[in-house]
Amino acid sequence: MTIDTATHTDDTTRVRRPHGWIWAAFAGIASAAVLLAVAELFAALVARSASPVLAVGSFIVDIVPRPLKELAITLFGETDKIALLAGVGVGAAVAAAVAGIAQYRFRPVGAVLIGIGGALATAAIITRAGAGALAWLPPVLGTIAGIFVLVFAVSRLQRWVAAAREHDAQVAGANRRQFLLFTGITTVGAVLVGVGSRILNATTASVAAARDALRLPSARTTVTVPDGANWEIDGLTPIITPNDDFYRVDTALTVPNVDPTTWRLSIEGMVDTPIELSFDDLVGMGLDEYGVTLTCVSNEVGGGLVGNAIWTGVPIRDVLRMAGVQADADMVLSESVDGYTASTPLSSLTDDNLDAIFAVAMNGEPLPFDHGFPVRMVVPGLYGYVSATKWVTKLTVTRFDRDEAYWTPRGYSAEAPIKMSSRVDTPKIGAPIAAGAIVIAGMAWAQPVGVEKVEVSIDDGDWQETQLSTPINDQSWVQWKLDWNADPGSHYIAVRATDKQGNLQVQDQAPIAPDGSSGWQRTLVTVSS
Ligand SMILES: Nc1nc2c(c(=O)[nH]1)N[C@H]1C(S)=C(S)[C@@H](COP(=O)(O)O)O[C@H]1N2
Ligand SMILES: [Mo]
Repeated sequence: MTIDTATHTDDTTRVRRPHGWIWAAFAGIASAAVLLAVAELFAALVARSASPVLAVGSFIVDIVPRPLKELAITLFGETDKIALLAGVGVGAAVAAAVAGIAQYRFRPVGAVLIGIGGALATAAIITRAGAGALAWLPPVLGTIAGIFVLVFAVSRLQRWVAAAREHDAQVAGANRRQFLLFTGITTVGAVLVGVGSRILNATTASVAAARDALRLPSARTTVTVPDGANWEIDGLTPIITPNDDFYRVDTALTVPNVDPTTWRLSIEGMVDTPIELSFDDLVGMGLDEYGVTLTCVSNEVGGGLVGNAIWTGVPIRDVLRMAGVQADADMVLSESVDGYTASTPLSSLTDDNLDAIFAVAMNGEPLPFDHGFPVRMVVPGLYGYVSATKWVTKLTVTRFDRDEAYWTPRGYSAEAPIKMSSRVDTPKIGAPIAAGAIVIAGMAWAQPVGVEKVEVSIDDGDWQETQLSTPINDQSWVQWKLDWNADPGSHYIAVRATDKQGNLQVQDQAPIAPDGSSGWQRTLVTVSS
């Protein structure tokens, strides 16, 4: 954008008229920038969750229909959240430009539009779960500041334009300078204050320190990864997924900051005595380790939204027992600090032979922030969306016919056991393979009963049984491998698993909605001569 659209032409009295609407659009954007910056600043000071951009973004996350959400994930992958926020930013800038032009042409319509925008942002903020009593303050102060900037800037602009029209170089010049200085300084100031406050607001400084300082009691029982559980084969996934490589799926635009010292877990609903536990209460019940493979319902056949970790935690059944579950309950609605909910069959949480836990550590360290610090649920055999609530803070014991979870009205089943699956990790489709002896290898899982065998068929030939790595337990995936003498040319590799109850992996293909994908993976590989 060129700043110099209006110039005094040397000695003559002609004064060039500015493109009023372009500068009005700029004033609108400046006013929105001020609105957001002031809101972010006060959010950082008094109400951390009261960020307009994030609240509006989260609101959009909650209302977009499932196909659109899937498209966004396909297009942007793990950067879908950044793409969404960028979209909100561009949308807000366009709306603000329109408000600026409206103020210029039809005063005070622009100010009213900014006011409506501010009111919508305030509504998005105060209706979010976890909004504090002061959550309305930042967006309201921001809106007032934004309206002030718009009204002031556009009035200078109008005087500038009017004076230019009358060839009054002096008045035009004075108002031009005032307009440019005011909008320029407020915009730069807003960007600095807004970005600074957002960074301050997002940094987990205090909670990060709390996590670093956390000393968990050592686990009474540990999980040992047996010899032969993990083959190191090029391209094959390790049996324990390092925390940094563990897939992340959630609806949270920013990772919730939960301080373990103020964290509480309440057990409510159809219980004899509602209870509330602190973090110390929970870990004081005694910690044990559990090896569990977690899977996302959105994992396509052959996909990577699955990982295996050693979790340290406390059985959920022990906590439920303290509260006393009533006989006609059949579901537990778990809730995260950010309002996300999951519906888990009560029986999956109370089963003595299935260790559903409140996890506080992952692979020997306190839960990473994006995996639910300080406490999350891990339930063997159920997809994450119906069981693995991160940043969990409340369980409501209830019934499936009374309550529903976040994803239920959005096209996913209320109950969703993980479907048995197997996948080829190596060779990869498209990777160059030289003819001769190679190893075909991959992963397979069949929670909660365990994998009995994995078979591979090459070019639709006979199913050949592969070798399995030593399982950690039935809740964890296994590796499989098969030696293959590869001939030059194109080949299909198909894989299927069988569980310890003799069930064969489902061959029929199903999409991820409503309750998880199925089908045998069949990949095409090309072997060079
Ligand atoms: N609070 C919260 N917990 C959540 C979710 C969420 O959106 N919010 N997503 C669930 C889903 S869909 C999955 S697959 C798992 C993923 O856990 P991870 O990110 O630690 O791999 O978390 C579950 N827990
Ligand atoms: Mo998921």
